[in-house]
Amino acid sequence: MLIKQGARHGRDYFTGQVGFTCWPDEMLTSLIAHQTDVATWDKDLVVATHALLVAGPDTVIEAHKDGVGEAPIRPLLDNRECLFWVRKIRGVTEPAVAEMLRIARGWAAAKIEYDTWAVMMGFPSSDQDGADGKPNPYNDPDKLFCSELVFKLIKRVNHLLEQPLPAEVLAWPEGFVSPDKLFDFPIWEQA
Ligand SMILES: [Ca+2]
Ligand SMILES: [Ca+2]
Repeated sequence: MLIKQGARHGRDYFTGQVGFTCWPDEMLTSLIAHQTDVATWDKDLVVATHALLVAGPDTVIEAHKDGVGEAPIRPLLDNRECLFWVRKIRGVTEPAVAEMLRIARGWAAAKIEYDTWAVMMGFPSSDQDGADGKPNPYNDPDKLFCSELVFKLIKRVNHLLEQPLPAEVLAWPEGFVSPDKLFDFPIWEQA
């Protein structure tokens, strides 16, 4: 949950913000956290294991188990088993948000890249993978995993941001952008 009782759109979360989740007691969260940032996870700290885009007062757009699509935001805001937090992209503008939503809705039929089985096989990348700039050979560009979706959207609207994305972020291979990696990028407004 967002640690605000009765979180409200326009006050506690905004359309166009990027949301992250972590379900500390869920097996899939734990597997992804282990594979992407075990050092942080082992300190009992929070690791982002899912990323999405806030699409409006009531919905998010995300790559979830059934594919890419719009889903209700309420369960994320209210469920105390889910840690949910939002970040504002630095220099984001209204045209950038509108364009991200337009593109994301066009991708609504895209297939999800990872299923539970793939995660169990260790498919997600660690926060070190991708540093050499080489693409992830296992990444299928026609399928999207959650943070790949969000990262692609942010890159697509780089020209609409007041402050362009850092070069090293633009160069990072999309197939290696785990939710944790996305969260660690220096692209967020300070809370
Ligand atoms: Ca992909
Ligand atoms: Ca990390």
